[in-house]
Amino acid sequence: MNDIAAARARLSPDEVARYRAEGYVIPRWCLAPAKLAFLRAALDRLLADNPTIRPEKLISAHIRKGPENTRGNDAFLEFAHDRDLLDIVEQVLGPDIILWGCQVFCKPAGDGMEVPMHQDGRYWPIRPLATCTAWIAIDDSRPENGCMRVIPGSHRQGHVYEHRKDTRPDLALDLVLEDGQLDPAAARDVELEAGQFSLHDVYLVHGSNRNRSTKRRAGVAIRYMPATSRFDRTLLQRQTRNEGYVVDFTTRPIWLVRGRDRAGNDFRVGKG
Ligand SMILES: O=C(O)CCC(=O)C(=O)O
Repeated sequence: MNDIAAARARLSPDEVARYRAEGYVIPRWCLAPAKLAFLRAALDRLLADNPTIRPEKLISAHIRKGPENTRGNDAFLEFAHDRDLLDIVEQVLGPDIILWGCQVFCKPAGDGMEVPMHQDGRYWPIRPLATCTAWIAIDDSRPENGCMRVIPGSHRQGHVYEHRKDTRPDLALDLVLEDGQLDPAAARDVELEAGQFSLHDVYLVHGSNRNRSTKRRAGVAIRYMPATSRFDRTLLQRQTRNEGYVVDFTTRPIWLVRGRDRAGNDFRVGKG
């Protein structure tokens, strides 16, 4: 893994083609051990600072004191500016990139929650709807401990499918893909070693099973959108979900991490 990590951060043409065709890809390139250690330390701090929040729901881990309940830390914000990671994201999003979200999904051993099948696009106030998520494995992520599962190609129509509300307390998200639209048997496991990551498209249907194993499964999802889209804070209101999990897009800060803004985005909100 070290040789690959030392090589230039780059998706091969075949990896870019797979991302376009299937809606996700696991790049051959992965994090160097020092970067993984940096993320592990950031996660340890995040967990220590947020003892009352379910660790699958650590939204805005990159914001120290935001409108949401999580007490985040600067290490995630710094990591989200990582040049290598951005070089790779640029290959799928283009040269103008906004960082707008960073959520830790940490499933403890034994009782890690299910993330029901969903499309991210169902939740987010971005128009035109576009985002590439880099989901970075901090622990090994396998079927046994609830790795991500995706329905390859489900992004292709550029369509947000019907979702229903499901408030079962053992789900990490509360909007679930309605049955009968896609074949659940088509879901594929995204197995990652710690330090590897996947990229997925905003329209890709995905989720993950609960973790009943003896091994924790933690990952951080860093959300990037092209700066040709607008983060429209008027579209969704502050929401409180199960167990007091707060999502607030109205005052969510966003960062232009590469290139130029092309859509009139406001980068001052939430940074005061
Ligand atoms: O971590 C998981 O299992 C799910 C992640 C997810 O839904 C996302 O990153 O959009």
